[in-house]
Amino acid sequence: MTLLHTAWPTPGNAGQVLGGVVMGDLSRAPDADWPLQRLRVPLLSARAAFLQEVWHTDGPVASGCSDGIHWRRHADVLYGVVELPEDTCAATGGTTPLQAASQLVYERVFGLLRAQGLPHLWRVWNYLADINGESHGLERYRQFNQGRYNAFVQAQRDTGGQVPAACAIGLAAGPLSVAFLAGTSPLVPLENPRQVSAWNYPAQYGPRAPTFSRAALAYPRGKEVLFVSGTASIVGHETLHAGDVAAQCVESVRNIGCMVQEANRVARSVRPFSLEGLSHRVYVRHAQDADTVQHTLAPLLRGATVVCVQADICRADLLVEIESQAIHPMPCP
Ligand code: 3EB
Repeated sequence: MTLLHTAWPTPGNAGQVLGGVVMGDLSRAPDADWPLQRLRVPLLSARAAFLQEVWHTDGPVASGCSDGIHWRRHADVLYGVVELPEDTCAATGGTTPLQAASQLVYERVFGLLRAQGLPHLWRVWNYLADINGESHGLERYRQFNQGRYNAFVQAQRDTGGQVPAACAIGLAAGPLSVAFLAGTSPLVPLENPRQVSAWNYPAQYGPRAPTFSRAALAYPRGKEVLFVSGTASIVGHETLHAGDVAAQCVESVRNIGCMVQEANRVARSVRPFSLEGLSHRVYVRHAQDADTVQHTLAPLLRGATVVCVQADICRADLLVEIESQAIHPMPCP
């Protein structure tokens, strides 16, 4: 098994696509018969109408659709996508439709992973409409956190420590959309010494803490994958540089740099990870900040692959968030 991440399925091995994501003008994007997360986000960096990122494997794949999850797997890794409109979930006893939808989506994911024998959730990409909006007396991101947390508890999974790398991003509209990578081998979670672990956030950020690790190393056969979770201008548990998008970029990169350092303490692949060797996706709250963001990041990320899209961040005072990843080959045994 080799896990590869490319912009396009190459014609020769299109049969070995696990799944992927498409962003931008979806009306111009081709259909796929593999799990494809479709994100209606304005592209701020690409000249193309849409942008696609695909995970490949090098062996035979099996696919299925279970409980609304479109998935594909190889022997030791599975990629899935699930979308759930909130209005199909009723608000019942202290639960909001979004909280119910979030819990249901994660319960279905855990059920699939159990059935498929790949229990280890490595990386989750979460998108929800109006993330900073409030209903039922609670910010919607906090409702999502409650539902996600409940599902982890329900499945008797860790809610701190051994938790996946993730992002949780706001879109203008659309259903709750969750994509994930899972595997047969456990991940190595990494935390940032500059930040309080998100699963340990104090109650001022909501009744249930977010269930994700700051970064994770995962080991599909022959590879070492570093996933750095969505990373923002947070030090300790507090937002720094409210209102200053350039300073938030610098602080976010400082945090990602720390995660690269943490990863390199335990990494086993052929060379160390580096900021410029990662590929980065940048979520910018205000499209008009795109130039400032790109000019600020260019010298810090020196030639790294950077994709910028317009999206909302999970705290109202955050203007930018960056997630990063890299795949390294493991040395021959
Ligand atoms: C933060 O550090 C910023 O809820 O899954 C980053 C990555 C953030 C993942 C999530 C949230 C999540 O708290 C927000």
